[in-house]
Amino acid sequence: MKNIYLFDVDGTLTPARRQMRAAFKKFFVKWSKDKIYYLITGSDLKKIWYQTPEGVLFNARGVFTCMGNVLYIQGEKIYENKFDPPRRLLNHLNRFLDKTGYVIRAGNHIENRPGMINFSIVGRNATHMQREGYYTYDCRVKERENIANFINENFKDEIEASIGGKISIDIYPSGNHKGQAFQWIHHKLGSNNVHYNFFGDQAKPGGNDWDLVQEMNKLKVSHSYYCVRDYKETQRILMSNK
Ligand code: M1P
Repeated sequence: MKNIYLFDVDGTLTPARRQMRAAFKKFFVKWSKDKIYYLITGSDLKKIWYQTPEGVLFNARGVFTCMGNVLYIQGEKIYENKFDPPRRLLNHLNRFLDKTGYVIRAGNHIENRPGMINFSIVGRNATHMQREGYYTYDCRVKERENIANFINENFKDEIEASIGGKISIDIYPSGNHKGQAFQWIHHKLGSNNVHYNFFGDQAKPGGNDWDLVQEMNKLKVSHSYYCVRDYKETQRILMSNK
């Protein structure tokens, strides 16, 4: 059985929005030398390029960014989806910004990315300290969960929302989630004599890695998935799986 590895990035290979830690990088570069792996992130290329060392990006068989809405292979763009968010959705997002009980506004609250938008109450320009502050607030009041549920209920069959990292929500046309990355990989590699191993810190219902798990279930491929707490847990599992 050939093992294929699929990794989310933020919270799985790196701390959220931070660079890969030196010790983990050393481990991963060595571990991955003879492995087939893909990266599948909600972030865009600019962020993943900053967070992930070149060797890790170029040794990957493919790098899916923006929830699988863009694919790069060896730095070459293979496809890119488009999304033009409807006015009704933008109005609701602005209303959430007006009504939230959270006071800090760092700027860049609705970020357009290929095939999706990313929405953040505190704003994508937040400093690391502001990010932590919002994350603590959100864990308490479940604001992101409520906003994502609202979008999923009110835009059924049209638009979906899921929680990715610590301060934001990913929003995209229905079906254009990380499951599409798995469809592409499966189309290329198939299921014959292949075992897929997926690592994602959001591989749980409501999280933005969950659709990929669902897609593996749907396609009935041989697979394992790990909802990891952080990159240290990813390392522990990879070391024990050798
Ligand atoms: O890759 C996980 C998430 O990383 C960021 O999340 P946040 O800024 O909320 O920590 C975002 O780029 C998000 O789109 C992405 O899903």
